[in-house]
Amino acid sequence: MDRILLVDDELYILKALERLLRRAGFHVLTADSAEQALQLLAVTPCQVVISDYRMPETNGGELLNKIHQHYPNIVCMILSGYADFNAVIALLNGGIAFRFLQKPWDDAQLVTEVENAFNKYRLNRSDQIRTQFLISSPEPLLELNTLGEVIRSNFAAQQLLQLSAVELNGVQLTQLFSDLVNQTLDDFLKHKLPHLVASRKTQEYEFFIQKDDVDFKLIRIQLFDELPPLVSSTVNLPSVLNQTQLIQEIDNLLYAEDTFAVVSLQIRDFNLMADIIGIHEAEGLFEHVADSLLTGIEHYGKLAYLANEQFVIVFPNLTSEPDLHEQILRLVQRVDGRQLIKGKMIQLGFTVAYAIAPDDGLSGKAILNNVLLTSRLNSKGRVDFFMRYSASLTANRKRHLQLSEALYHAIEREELTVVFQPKWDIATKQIIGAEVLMRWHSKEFGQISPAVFIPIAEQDGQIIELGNWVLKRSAQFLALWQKQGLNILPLAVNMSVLQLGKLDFIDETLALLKRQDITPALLQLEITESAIMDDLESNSKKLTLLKNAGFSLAIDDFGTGYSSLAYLTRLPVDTLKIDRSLITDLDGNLSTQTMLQNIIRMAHDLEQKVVVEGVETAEQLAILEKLACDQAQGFLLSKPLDEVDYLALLAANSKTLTREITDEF
Ligand code: G
Ligand code: G
Ligand code: MN
Repeated sequence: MDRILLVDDELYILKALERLLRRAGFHVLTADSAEQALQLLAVTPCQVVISDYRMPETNGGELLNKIHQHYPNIVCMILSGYADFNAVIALLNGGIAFRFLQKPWDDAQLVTEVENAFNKYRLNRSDQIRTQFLISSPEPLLELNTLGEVIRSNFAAQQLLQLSAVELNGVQLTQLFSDLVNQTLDDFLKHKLPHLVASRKTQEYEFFIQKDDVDFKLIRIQLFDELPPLVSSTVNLPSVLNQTQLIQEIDNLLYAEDTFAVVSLQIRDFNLMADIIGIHEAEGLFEHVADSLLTGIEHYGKLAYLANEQFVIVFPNLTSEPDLHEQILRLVQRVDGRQLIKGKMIQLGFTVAYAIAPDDGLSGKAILNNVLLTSRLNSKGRVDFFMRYSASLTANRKRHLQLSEALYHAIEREELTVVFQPKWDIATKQIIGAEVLMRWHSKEFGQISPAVFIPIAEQDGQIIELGNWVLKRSAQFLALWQKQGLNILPLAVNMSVLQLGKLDFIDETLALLKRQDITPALLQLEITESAIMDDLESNSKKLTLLKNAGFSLAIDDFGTGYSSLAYLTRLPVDTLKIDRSLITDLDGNLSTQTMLQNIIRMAHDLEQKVVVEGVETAEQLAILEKLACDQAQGFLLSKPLDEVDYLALLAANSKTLTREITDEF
């Protein structure tokens, strides 16, 4: 939401400006002092601030310096009499104020300047997002301007291309990739092509647009997936093409601008079959299959045989996809019936994958590669499912990109909320805190599950901002409850290791808590087991720092990744959270119970508490109690709740508890 904050000690100026900017379509907040402005900013995100210079107590210059320090993204402007110009020059030169606006102002001009300020904010933001992407993504990325020149690159890209940052900077992509021409690059940057293939020093690379801003693009590079090595074909029929001839054939059709299909039929379970009927007979089967396919296509298309029991057929003059399906079905039915070989009955089956040119690839090699890739993906699928290349693969990729883009704006669009899932002490049946879980309702895509968006945010880097937002929200709630005089219980917040990676993470988090007057002990940080194990050495150092700073730590999703308990002794954690997958068969499976008992004993020896999550039945809870497990979380006790319901539950729980205790006396 485009929000602007106006700060002036003269109320009639505030009123006049507010009216003007409201009419121009902005959401306007007003403050009559620097102190009030800072209070407002702490709770309401704004993108632009206009402040008077001369104000009693804190003046406009001091205010903007503070805003710049705490909210570096906000674009600030000074509105004052010309007499103050000299005083604010330092602010302008230091990049702290974006513009000096003169009193009295011209309405139209002021509105234009405000629009400029919002544009400036957006440019800064998209630049910041690209920077974050470049820093945190493990994928090789290049930042290009609209001319296709490299502006920045990340380490992975430098390694992949074996060029240094200096060697890459300023170079146009066509200079780096010998076979790339300006027109193709331009089409790609304008989204007319879904991806780009180009070579450099005998190596082929594939490019995708990862982030598309007006003036800059982030491009992801990967090595072009190599074709499997060419094994000499055992099929010796002159009209069957080999791999090289097949690629040539596809290239010819592409050149003729035909619409055509490339279909792969791979014999399933060939090795098993060869074991049964003998390798010689199994290979002989190829000739039989090739023969049937050749008759089937009746010189209408072309047949090729590749290594790995794989046949590829090119169908020219494609009319429609349903029509293609009919043709494939007809062919497959000709050959996949039962065969009696050496007295053994076998049933042939094929994995079918296809691509349609020119949509699904730019060159013969690319199209064939896409078909083979799809065939690999479909090899575990059903025999009667014909899988097309781009339909499934690129749809996923596109969805990922769309969600990723929307995630970058989730915070400023105020689409995020948190819910609280209570944790219970099993012995006393008392609520001892809650886990904070993020919820995202995207205006574009509706409710998206964290199971979907968290992995995207981890991959593309937004998790750092999202995670910090959750921390801040949690601290705000704790502060609010403290102010309301409630008996506050600790909150557990999920953390990504990427957040840990930021050097100033601990200081920033401590500062955040201090501003709200909250002790770190009220926040437990949950970090997943698998993430810790990715780099045990360095992560355990970071955890120790956090621990020393006073945070309580938990290992999340325990039991899903690493099997050895030994490393537990090396981590400074207070709590183990057992993943719900470990307890699904708890009632009825004794070995699960024994395993859990061992984990709990070990944890208790190390003075760690054990929480089990995903507790859904009373039976599970009873067993956990017997095993001396400390805490439980799950649908049986409560699903995740919003603030109101969580506080109501806390109040009810403390009442029943008081009643139980008083009943005993
Ligand atoms: O809340 P459930 O609702 O569906 O969450 C699914 C997954 O998303 C869980 O593994 C949970 O740990 C994770 N998750 C939820 N909120 C956050 C968060 O704020 N930060 C991180 N890193 N993960 C979260
Ligand atoms: O991985 P993480 O532990 O942080 O995730 C908690 C996740 O588990 C959230 O998605 C939450 O909604 C979900 N969850 C919480 N309690 C239960 C439960 O009893 N059963 C199931 N199936 N999921 C649960
Ligand atoms: Mn968790």
